[in-house]
Amino acid sequence: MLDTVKAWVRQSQRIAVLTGAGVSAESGVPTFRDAQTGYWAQFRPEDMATEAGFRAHPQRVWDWYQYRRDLLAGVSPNAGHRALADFQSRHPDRITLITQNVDGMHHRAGSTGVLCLHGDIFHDRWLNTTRNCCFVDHAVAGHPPYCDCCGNLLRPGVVWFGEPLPLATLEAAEQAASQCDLMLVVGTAGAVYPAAGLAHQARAAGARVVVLNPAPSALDEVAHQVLKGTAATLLPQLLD
Ligand code: BV8
Repeated sequence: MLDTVKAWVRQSQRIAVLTGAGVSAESGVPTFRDAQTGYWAQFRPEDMATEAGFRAHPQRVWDWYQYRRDLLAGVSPNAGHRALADFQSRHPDRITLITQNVDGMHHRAGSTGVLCLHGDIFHDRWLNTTRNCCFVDHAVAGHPPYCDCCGNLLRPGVVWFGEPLPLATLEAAEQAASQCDLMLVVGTAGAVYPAAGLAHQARAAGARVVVLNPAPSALDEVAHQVLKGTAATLLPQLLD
């Protein structure tokens, strides 16, 4: 099966790659739905990664993002991230990298033009975007930074559940999915939409779809091939 997919990679002029949290797992970044460790294990990410969750518990959600940012500061891209960046450097016109991740690891590995469907954990933006806030008071103990003129809160610049994806990014990803010869779906449970729908879109447009995952995923059903294994093991073999 691996040799078949390697041949497909060689034959493909337009490769779309859709990554999820699993591509960063071997860097030591807990996947989105892994049982979180310690204090955070008591909360569901799906509840905290929402505007309602932030409004209800701004301190808790802000601390959760700060915890994830601190964790990311101490890890490095793995062989899977590097294989994607190296392939792009050798074949810049043959690959489009689409990620659900907010961890910035593809950029740190050297990938460029990454379509970040769910934003960037290291960016901040105002919770209430209609206000013209003046400046930010530094975060007081355990409270998100806020505008001390109007009380607007600063929030992480990620896409929360129930929020629309950045339209231009999503449209570019949909175009890549509908025009590719091959889609590699790497390290995602395939549970979050509209991101997961890109694999269905690629299949419907006639592309070969290959899932790379050590465990079963919801996108196995749309794949022509499922390679059981990890990103850091499989991607360097496929993209050599
Ligand atoms: C929206 C940022 C509409 C925050 C995240 C159908 C259509 C449209 C929407 C929906 C729909 N059905 C349901 C919805 C609503 C919802 C949704 O999908 N809910 C799910 C829970 C059912 N979608 C939304 O709300 C989206 N918005 O649709 O808006 C709209 C339009 C107009 C106006 C208003 C609204 C927004 C979704 C974005 C949510 N934000 N992240 C943050 O990070 O804090 S999503 C979050 O999940 C992460 O970004 C993560 O990447 C993503 C997906 O999870 P996975 O990547 O798959 O990670 P997971 O842990 O689940 O799985 C890891 C996988 O890796 C596993 O399979 C594992 O086996 C594998 N693995 C482990 N180790 C390795 C490995 N693989 C390879 N190598 C390894 N070593």
